[in-house]
Amino acid sequence: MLNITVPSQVALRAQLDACAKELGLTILGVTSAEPFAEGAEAATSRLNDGFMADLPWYTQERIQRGKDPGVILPEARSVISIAAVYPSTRPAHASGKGRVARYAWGRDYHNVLKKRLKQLMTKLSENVGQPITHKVYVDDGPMLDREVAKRSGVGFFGKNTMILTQAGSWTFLGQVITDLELSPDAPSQKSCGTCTKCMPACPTGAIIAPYVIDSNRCISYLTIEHRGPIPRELRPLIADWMFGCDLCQEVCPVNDVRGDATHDDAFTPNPDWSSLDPVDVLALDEESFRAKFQGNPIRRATWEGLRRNACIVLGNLGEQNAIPALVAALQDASTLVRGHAAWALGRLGGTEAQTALESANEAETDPWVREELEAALETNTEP
Ligand code: B12
Ligand code: SF4
Ligand code: SF4
Repeated sequence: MLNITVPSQVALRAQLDACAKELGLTILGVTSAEPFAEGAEAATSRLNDGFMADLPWYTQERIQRGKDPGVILPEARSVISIAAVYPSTRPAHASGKGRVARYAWGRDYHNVLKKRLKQLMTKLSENVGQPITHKVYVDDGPMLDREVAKRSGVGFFGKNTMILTQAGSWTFLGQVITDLELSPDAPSQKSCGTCTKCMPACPTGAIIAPYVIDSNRCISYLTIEHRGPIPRELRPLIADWMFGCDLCQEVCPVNDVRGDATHDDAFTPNPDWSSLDPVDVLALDEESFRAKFQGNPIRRATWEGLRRNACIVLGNLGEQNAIPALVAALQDASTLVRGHAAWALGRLGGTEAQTALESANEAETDPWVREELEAALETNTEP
């Protein structure tokens, strides 16, 4: 542990804030390294209730490890918590394109912020004149990010479960566990008050109660993390979301607090990522998928998952000129893509779709794809 006397704690905090500001980290708070008992309790209850869906890495062991900074870093005395703002004004969105959640419009936040937080600790250590033992996390470990942000005064819990900061909720969270003895900030006392706007705005009803998300129904989970077929009844509700979903934040009045000028430059939108043409996505081979999304969070959806999402978006956009791409996708090597292409063709309807569905049904050997083809043929013959 680094021994710092009380008056020098004030100076140390000033140095921390100054170094962070130089690196563009303007929303910063500090909390103690005491266990995050409430967050762990909430997370355990979501896990036990089945609301964390089938995220294989979200386990009880992970929650217990993330609960106690002292388990991760035995020398832990404080946790530094940051929120980095990403852009929120959607660039012009051409028709026929699929939407991408704002957090993925620019460079991957994991890499950008992890590097930045490491730089912060190097600078601070130079200022203090000795090494600082620390561990940096940016959504790449067991930390309960939102609980840390709440307890360190970085923001408050919104009913959509987002952390609402002074700059709203379009932010990434990160932490540094450290042996520095810093005086903690007071947790935010703010709340949503009587507002409940985000709850009816969620198209799938995933916000089942204030502060509780059922991930099984969340478009963000379904389009990014979920690896199998998307339940048929939820597909129309996904609308044109190709990757992630922002609806419960778009309606949040706390997000009206600022213009877009203050976002972190590292996250400036890249037009290749901020909206996606689903026909182009369907045509990507695995290598071009990797190359196109190198350094961007969209890679997380996987090549197969993103093409599944493209089929759903095409089914929902209802544009007949997508039929040839979907007909080709009926021959894809992936059963997941074939099944969702069948569903989309059923939604689009018409003779060309009907003929393609019938001939695919004759040749198909996979039982799940056959089920999708048959369901699509039924939809398609409806008047
Ligand atoms: C699993 C996960 C998901 C899952 C589940 C989300 C969820 N709400 O639980 C899915 C895939 C659905 C998801 C989606 C998204 N995610 Co996510 N996700 C995570 C992850 C890895 C863990 C979250 C978790 O532990 N959830 C379990 C629940 C219990 O915990 P919680 O959401 O943190 O909830 C806290 C509060 O609700 C509070 N609480 C619980 N009960 C109560 C009761 C009361 C009265 C009160 C006041 C509070 C309260 O305690 C909880 C624990 O701290 C974190 C990173 C991390 N390591 O923490 C990112 C993280 C939460 N995600 C993030 C983002 C950006 C998103 C999306 C916006 C992406 C998108 N646009 O598509 C969406 C938003 C959907 C939503 N409304 O939450 C950011 C959020 C930043 C912020 N400002 O809040 C995080 C923090 C990543 C990061 N480091 O930046 N995500
Ligand atoms: S991200 Fe979308 S689907 Fe998920 S809770 Fe928010 S509005 Fe609902
Ligand atoms: S929309 Fe209203 S209830 Fe939902 S998070 Fe924002 S302020 Fe809270």
